[in-house]
Amino acid sequence: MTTHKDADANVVPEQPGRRKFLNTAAITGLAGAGLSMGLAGCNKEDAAPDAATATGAGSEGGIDYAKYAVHPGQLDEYYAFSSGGHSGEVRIYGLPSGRELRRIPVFNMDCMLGWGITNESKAIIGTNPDGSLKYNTGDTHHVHPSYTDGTYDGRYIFVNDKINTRVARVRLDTMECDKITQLPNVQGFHGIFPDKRDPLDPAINHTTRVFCGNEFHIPQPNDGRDLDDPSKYFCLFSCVDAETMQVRWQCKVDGNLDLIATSYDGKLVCSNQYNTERGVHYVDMMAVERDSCIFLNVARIEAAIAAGKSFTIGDSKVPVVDGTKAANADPATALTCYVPVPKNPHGVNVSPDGKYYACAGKLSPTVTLIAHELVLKWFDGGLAEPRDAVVAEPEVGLGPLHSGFDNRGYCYTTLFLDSQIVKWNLDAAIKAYQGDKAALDKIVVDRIDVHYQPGHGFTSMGETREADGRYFVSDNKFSKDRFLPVGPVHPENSQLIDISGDKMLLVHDSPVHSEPHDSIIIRRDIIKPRQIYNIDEFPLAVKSPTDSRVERNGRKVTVYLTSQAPTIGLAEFSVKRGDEVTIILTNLDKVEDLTHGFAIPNYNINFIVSPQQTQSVTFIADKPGVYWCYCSHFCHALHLEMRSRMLVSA
Ligand code: K7E
Ligand code: CUA
Ligand code: CA
Repeated sequence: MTTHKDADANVVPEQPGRRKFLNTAAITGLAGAGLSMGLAGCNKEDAAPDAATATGAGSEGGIDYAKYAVHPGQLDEYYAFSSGGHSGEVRIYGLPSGRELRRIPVFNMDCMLGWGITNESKAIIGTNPDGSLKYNTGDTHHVHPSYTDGTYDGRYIFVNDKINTRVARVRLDTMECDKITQLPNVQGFHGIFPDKRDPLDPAINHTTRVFCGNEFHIPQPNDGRDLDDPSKYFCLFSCVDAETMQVRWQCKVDGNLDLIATSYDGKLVCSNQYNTERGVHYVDMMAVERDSCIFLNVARIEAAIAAGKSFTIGDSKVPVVDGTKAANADPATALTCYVPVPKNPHGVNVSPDGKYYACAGKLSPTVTLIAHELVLKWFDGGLAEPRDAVVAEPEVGLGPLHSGFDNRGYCYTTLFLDSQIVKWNLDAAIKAYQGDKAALDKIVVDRIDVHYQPGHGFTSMGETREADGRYFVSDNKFSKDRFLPVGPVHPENSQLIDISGDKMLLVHDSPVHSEPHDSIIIRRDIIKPRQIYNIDEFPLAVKSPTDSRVERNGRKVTVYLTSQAPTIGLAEFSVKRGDEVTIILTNLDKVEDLTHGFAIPNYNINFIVSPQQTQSVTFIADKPGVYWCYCSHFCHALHLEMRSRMLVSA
């Protein structure tokens, strides 16, 4: 069925034979075609007319850019939190300005904060027995905050590490990572999403679990067995406790698990599956016309675990339940429900009213709309087939990847190959699917070009009950001609689109360092960061300059220091070559923003302490001589004079 008609002049004309499911040969060719369509923008003549006005100044093409400008000294209306991709970090920027405000190191090292250098951060990241970092790289794709009552509560953000299979939690009061947990027997941990309430206790209306996907199937355990026998590989869905950050349980599934979405009632969590074929080559992963969106029944899984119906894998103590199709054929007892969706789906997102899951087609030009109530009905035995939970499947364009929602019944889907955002109406799509021909023309209501090849797209507050329908951000994988050339590595382009009216308006371009995949947009009143640390939260705090001292215990030396502009607690301290030295430094300044640094030349040590914060480092004093420990963070007119001598005797 064709459910897509041109709605206005912006619409790419229907191209029969092209806008169909993509087979193996077609995806290779079409990806090239799509990219060269985008590349056409490299020619000046082809550049979009609004390219010159992307700075946000003036008014052109009927858009009053000044309306979106954030003037010097003004604050943005929204926080955007984004993943940092293979930088391993989380980023914060303001909207609508697009100004980057901070980078929060998580899985990466950071020379300013000393993340990966201080003892406190190393304890969170994890070390080898010799004190070196177990991992110092990460690949963050998705950031999602904790919820209360279906909206963000400003407590935490959870983020994945695809490379080393870890989930991290960031406190939103201090914007610091406080826990990192590794998932056992998982490779390619991609999608992550917290639950929005507890399905077992309706009184618990906040996030209690964090759900984690698993893209790559592997032998279980992956200890050298079944190396080249992919028929034995499988994937595990993981549930992590949001408070303790321990892995609560895992669920063995057929196929793989990509992105994750959770229901507003806490009952279901789902994941798109692009490799139901369990192929090991991309051609094999595109072999069937339909893959799945898998739904897990959280309460049933936890009941099965409580009843002891679980097993363990290898050295892991985490209980695992069997969520494969063969073990879950009877809806009355099933833990999982596999809803067939077209070929190699990508992002799955929940509408703010909690009614629908939108699963983007990727290799199919469709978005599949699955009704929450109907999936629950299947689990209750009231629906013949899982596929009956599908209520719409509109054709929206080529390469649909991710969707955001407004509060007026519209969905905004990124089209990677078309380099467009398509705005479409949920009700019309549902009516058309039911056979209402008049509704066909009312599905797609607007399209807008983006520059270029969008991946994630998301709306302001769009993953909450408080979706406000004001902004959509398109995170584009290619920027090409949109910014001053900076060498072969291009920035990506994060584009701000005003979605408050009938027509989408492109109002701002922001270059971003590669490669943030996903972001979320949060109203600024929800985030309440502290401006200063609480000295009593640091057990090691050195609370007075007169407490500065050196204590020796055999070859272990502890140096207690304070910093208070423009002095460090000790003007000099002495250690012996070969000592294991621990420096504990407290910033006693109470003035907001008055951060000090501590750097030791040739010892590769650099970190900061912000007001009332304590951090420590441990190293072997293996080089004799005089070392000027200096403040590495500009703090005071006498910042350069703010030093201490470390005297290492031979
Ligand atoms: Cu969220 Cu890029 Cu990891 Cu889609 S993925 S684009
Ligand atoms: Cu203290 Cu610079
Ligand atoms: Ca597939």
